[in-house]
Amino acid sequence: MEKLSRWTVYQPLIQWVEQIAQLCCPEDIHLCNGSPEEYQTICQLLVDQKTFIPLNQSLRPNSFLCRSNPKDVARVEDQTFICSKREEDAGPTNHWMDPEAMRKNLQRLFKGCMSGRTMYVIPFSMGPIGSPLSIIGVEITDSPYVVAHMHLMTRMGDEPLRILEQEQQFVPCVHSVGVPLKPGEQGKAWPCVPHKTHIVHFPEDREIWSFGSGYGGNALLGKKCLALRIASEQARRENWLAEHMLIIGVTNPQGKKKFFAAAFPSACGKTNLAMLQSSLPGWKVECVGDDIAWMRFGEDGKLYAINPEYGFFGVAPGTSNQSNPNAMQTISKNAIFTNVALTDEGDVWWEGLTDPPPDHLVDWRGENWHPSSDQVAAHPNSRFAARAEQCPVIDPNFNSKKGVEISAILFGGRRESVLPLVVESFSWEHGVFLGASISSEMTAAARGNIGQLRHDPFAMLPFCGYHMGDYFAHWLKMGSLASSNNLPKIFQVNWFRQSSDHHYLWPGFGENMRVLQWVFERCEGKEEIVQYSPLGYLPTEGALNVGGLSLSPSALHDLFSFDYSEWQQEIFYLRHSFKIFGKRLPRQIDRELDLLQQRLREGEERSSKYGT
Ligand code: OXD
Ligand code: MN
Repeated sequence: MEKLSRWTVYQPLIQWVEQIAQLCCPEDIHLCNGSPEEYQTICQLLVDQKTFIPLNQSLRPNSFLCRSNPKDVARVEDQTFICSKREEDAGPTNHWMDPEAMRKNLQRLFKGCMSGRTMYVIPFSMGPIGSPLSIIGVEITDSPYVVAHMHLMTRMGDEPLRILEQEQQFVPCVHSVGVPLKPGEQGKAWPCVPHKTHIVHFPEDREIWSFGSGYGGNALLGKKCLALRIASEQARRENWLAEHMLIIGVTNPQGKKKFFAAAFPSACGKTNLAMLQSSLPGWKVECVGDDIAWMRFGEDGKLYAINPEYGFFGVAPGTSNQSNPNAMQTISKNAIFTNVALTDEGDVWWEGLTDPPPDHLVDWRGENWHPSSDQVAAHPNSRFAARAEQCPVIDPNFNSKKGVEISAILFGGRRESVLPLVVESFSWEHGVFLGASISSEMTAAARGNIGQLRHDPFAMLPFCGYHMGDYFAHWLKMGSLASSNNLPKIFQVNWFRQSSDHHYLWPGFGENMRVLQWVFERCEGKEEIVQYSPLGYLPTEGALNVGGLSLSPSALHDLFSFDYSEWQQEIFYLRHSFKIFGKRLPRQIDRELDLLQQRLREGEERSSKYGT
């Protein structure tokens, strides 16, 4: 096709696009260039086909609301597959299918699936253009909604295409909503086929196929599919880390800056922490990324991180001028909202945005809504999307090709009891154990039972592209590749601890700066601010800056208290959770559990002896 050879000189790309077009039979092919005009044209097309509702231009310029099919509202983990050659390499936490059988299946699903539609071809770079840490992908999709989001979420179009031609490689990603159109048929505003949805990864071939869903991580294939599932497997082979982590730069009142990475399961406040507005005078947090970190050792032996994304795709409910004023500014213009409510003024609303809510809304299903309604107005997994450059606290190193040097790694989950506010690991191995132990009360980011405790090691359970036991081993090995003084320190945090009468003990949000201050000072080498505990190092009394907080001494005590019988249960739960990894569970993880049990036993004996 002439159009293709004018577009690129790289023959394997041309051949692949032709091959997919032959399979999917689109009516037309659009080769995306990534220009602002292209973005505007796509948004107008989405308005014309009633997928997008333009928001009030004076309240939220150049922004749109979109309502998905109510059956297509979150990632579908039970329909996500890792098709490694051998089943055991996918591991017990992934769904596996034989690659050959899956390929046959995909050929059937994708045959003619784009007829009557335009096929968009999107070259994109995960990571700054031209960074040695970046990876180039090409997504083919029949969803203009995906094209619009890829404009916000990735560096896409002509620039990455030139890099692709130089590097002569790319990760092929094929996506279809799975709803062909008959001649003259007017398509639905949100086409999808939920019962046939397949999100498929071939890690050895570095290839992604997604069918039937148009939503978030199911359809924006650069994000969870490439930057986590495919990249994690590549990272293992090449000795780096592809992680479900935010990255922040923290500056102290003296102007000294350090970077931290932090892993939390989906919808546990990563975006809020990534854009934290410090409650402590003189301290500043800047955002490098809110969801994904790729980290490699540099020539100096230190660990450097980039954020492979170009924008934010955040959970809307709970985001407000109180919880995250920087996110609110980020999405004040040029933003896309999915499944939030619409106000009578033509702006967006979601639970937690204002109290009280407006008197009337159109909810995420398009129905009238009043405060007396027993339904939520915005879907709990409704989202906003906007470019990172619109964030008022975006870090000046956001586009750095080298990345930022990571001094600390934080692991956290949503736990109403058991885990203290913050604890520092004794060693890299103990830190890996803390990451491997993350468990969290479930949220709406994936289908499942909300509130139920789920073991989500490293917050990577839905995103690790290979056997999770091997993933733990990879983390342990990474620690052996650097000298210990170059390795980041590892911490575990829990903002969600509750009192016995079910109130949050810790104020969270901007006040989390107080915990970051302690972490910062530990990274500076301050020894006098830690004390030993069986769980790890805790802040000494007075070391955590709680000045000016209305935190009772008993709440502060409860935030760090641990109950020996609760911990016996936790150890039992963890042993049980780790069992599924069988022989591939590194011995070191078991050993860390034994050591923890031993330390707790000794602690209990000591406290009963001294009656404390
Ligand atoms: C996300 C998720 O969308 O983790 O970031 O679900
Ligand atoms: Mn995420």
